[in-house]
Amino acid sequence: MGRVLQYLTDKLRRGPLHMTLIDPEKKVGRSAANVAAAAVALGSDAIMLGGSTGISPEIMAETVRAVKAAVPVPTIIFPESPASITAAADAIYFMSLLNSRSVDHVIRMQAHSALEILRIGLEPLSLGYIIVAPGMRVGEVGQADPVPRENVELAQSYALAAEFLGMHLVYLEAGSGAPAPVPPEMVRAVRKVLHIPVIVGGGIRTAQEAGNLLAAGAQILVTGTVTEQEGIGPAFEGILSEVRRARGE
Ligand code: 1GP
Repeated sequence: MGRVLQYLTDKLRRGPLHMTLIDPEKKVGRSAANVAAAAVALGSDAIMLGGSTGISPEIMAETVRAVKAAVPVPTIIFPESPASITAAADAIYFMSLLNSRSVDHVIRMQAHSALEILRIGLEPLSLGYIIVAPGMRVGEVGQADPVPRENVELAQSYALAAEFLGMHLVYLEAGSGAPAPVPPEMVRAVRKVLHIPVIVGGGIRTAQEAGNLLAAGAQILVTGTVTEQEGIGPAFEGILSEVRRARGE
């Protein structure tokens, strides 16, 4: 097992985790590092770097290096395309957008980058990425047929397919900036049938939303927009306090 997957697996035994998503196009270098340091001080367990527009490898590398120098937790690339790959990070979500209509997003882009990832020694974290309505920009760019919010069985089906294909993680994504997160009932239903960890992201803005998702069994919460809009303020602190409470800290 790779180092980052081992880190996540060990930590998940003790309770749920939080990851902070930073878009290197919006926060380059030092400014990303400052957000990361404040987030980790509040208990965030990893820093994801990515955005839904093309990020140059130079900007990605500069930002990853600055973040790594500032925090002891893993840096994970959340790729929009093979262009955002840099050896500076600890790992990359090697993700298939399972409910995309486009073979490019299901497997071709991944095949295109696989040899490069092997060559630079980046740890691939195998992940099934499932877009839930509304899906926002990533749903459009990824040509997804978003899972309707009330169709928990479809979410279970995609998540189980990811597990049966041998993937290590499943990500239920409502889309960055979504007006509401993935419904807790959907998270609960997916957890009921799944043995691999469930990541939930998109539209989590309040402690109450975070608490509801954690109560439903979400194992990793991802937030991005809340810190982009308000910095490390009361909303982010509230979300992290729910995560810490759920792991008994
Ligand atoms: C987006 O799930 C992440 O890919 C985070 O979403 O920006 O809405 O927090 P937000």
